[in-house]
Amino acid sequence: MAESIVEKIKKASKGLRGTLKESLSDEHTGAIRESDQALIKFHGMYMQDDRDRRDERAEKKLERAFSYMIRLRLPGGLLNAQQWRALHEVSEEYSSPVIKITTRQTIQLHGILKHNIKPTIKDFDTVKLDSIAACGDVNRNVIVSAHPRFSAIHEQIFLYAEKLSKLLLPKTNAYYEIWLDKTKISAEEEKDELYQDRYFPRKFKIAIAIPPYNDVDVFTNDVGIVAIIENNELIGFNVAAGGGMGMTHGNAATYPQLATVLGFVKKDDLLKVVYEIATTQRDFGNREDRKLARLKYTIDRLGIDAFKKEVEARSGISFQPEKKYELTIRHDEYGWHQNHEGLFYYTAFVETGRVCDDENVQFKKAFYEIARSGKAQFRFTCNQNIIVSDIKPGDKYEIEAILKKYGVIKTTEAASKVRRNAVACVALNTCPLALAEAQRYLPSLIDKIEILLNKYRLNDEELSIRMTGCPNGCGRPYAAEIGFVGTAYGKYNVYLGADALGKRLNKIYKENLDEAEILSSLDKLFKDFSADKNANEPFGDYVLRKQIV
Ligand code: SRM
Ligand code: SF4
Repeated sequence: MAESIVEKIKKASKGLRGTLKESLSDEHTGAIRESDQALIKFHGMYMQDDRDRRDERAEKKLERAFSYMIRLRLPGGLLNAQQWRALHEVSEEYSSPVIKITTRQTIQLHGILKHNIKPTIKDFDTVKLDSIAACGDVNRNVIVSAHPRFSAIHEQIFLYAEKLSKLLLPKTNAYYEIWLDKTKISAEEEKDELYQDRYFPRKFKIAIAIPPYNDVDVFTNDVGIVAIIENNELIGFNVAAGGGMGMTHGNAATYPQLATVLGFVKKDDLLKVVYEIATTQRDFGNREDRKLARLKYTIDRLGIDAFKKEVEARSGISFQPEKKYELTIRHDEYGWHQNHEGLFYYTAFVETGRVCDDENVQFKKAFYEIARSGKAQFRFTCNQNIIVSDIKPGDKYEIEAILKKYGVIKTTEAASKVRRNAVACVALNTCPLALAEAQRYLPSLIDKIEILLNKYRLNDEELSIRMTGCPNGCGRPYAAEIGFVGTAYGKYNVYLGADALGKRLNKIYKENLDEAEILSSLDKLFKDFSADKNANEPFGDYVLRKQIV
């Protein structure tokens, strides 16, 4: 098989520059050239179109309503007050108004027209935000358990996200030249030892979990790192490799998988080991078939022992046996909490991560007012929520009053457990790969699921439900106790039986169900569960015990 087309585009791109400048200045179309559509991803952007308007535009013989999504690179998911202000203002001026919190602890803005990309990037740059490598065949946003400054160790671990992100950034200055009009420093292309001219064969994702929290779903990442803390000291990390969610309906060669633990490394060895995992994937990954190019397939092809040996040989570091740790919680802990320095933080429930204003809750107004006060920072969780954090005791009353005024506290407190734990990907109307709705539909499905849970007195279950509009798995549905994966408009495959903590994947239960079929299946399952469950038995475990999947 020959190298894939994307491989050719990368190599010919002159350090990810391609013809992006020419594409941008072409006023005849809202689109950019096809090869640039692949390259713009490495700059943290996607060309999309409004899928709700495709028919109407086609009838009028107009080109599709093209626009761009920009995703920020935000290791560890932290924005200061000034940065939130800038983000809010950009979202009012250049993009659709919704600020979308992603499942990887960062934010996306959608609907940016071609001529507004540069002003958007410039405004972000003034507050030291960028979107470099937020997408593309590179290391993506490094995520880390979101509990803010839970302890001094948390702060220490949080810095590793930043260090890993920096270590694995592409060296090209293309971003600065194209979007920020910086002059080219030299006619020569920058040397990039890690990425060379071919980058990785596919996206590459890293997560750091800080036990007992697994809010990052650590084992669903290419590299899953678990911080090992002994006697209140960070001694190092267990490192796992080869996790990933994506699969393709009808292609048995593709599958979701949890990462396998390679072993323990001392904290000073972490960067070297992760770097060499990345180079091994760079050199051994499949460059012909992008569907089989993620690290999980490379490891399965080489065998875990051979892969581990290769990483050890390259890094000169031997993995020690895995150290013990315990994961006990994956969902966010809502409401007020205080950190080790006495600063307060409030974890707000933002349904499907959509920060916007409606008649019930005005998230945007609330967070903007808080940002303008300069008295808090903003942290994102991988469950698509927001933590208003680092609030001095003397400022808590003022921040609380703002959260109350705009309905944030009421919304958070009123949401049922099942709703608060639910995750949905973007899907329609912007995602080109969506086969079905997800974020626009899940909230109304949860309304009906809540009725069923009430019926069987199961409202207190910390049930995890996740929905995606296609099998790519952006909402990590295969790690949910109940996963809905879109197959066609209004139809979903239903997966059951993952554990509640992200240590076991679910299995297919039924295919292509519409809403009525989903609800009648759940009605029966919940009825039996309420009658037969053991004390404290989570739904996912019950489903396996009863061999329902
Ligand atoms: Fe994703 C592609 C949205 C997290 C697996 N993902 C896409 C694209 C860019 C569609 C495209 O290629 O054109 C989606 C853009 C939709 C839109 O309109 O915004 C998209 N993915 C998202 C986000 C925004 C979902 C969300 O609602 O939060 C998440 C952004 C994360 C971030 O900030 O970086 C997002 N995507 C994930 C995750 C979850 C994770 O990383 O923890 C996964 C599963 C884990 C994994 O990577 O295996 C994920 N996205 C994919 C895949 C399948 C990859 C594969 O190995 O097969 C695709 C398709 C692809 O790459 O070809 C994809
Ligand atoms: Fe789009 Fe599919 Fe990802 Fe949902 S899971 S955002 S539909 S690619």
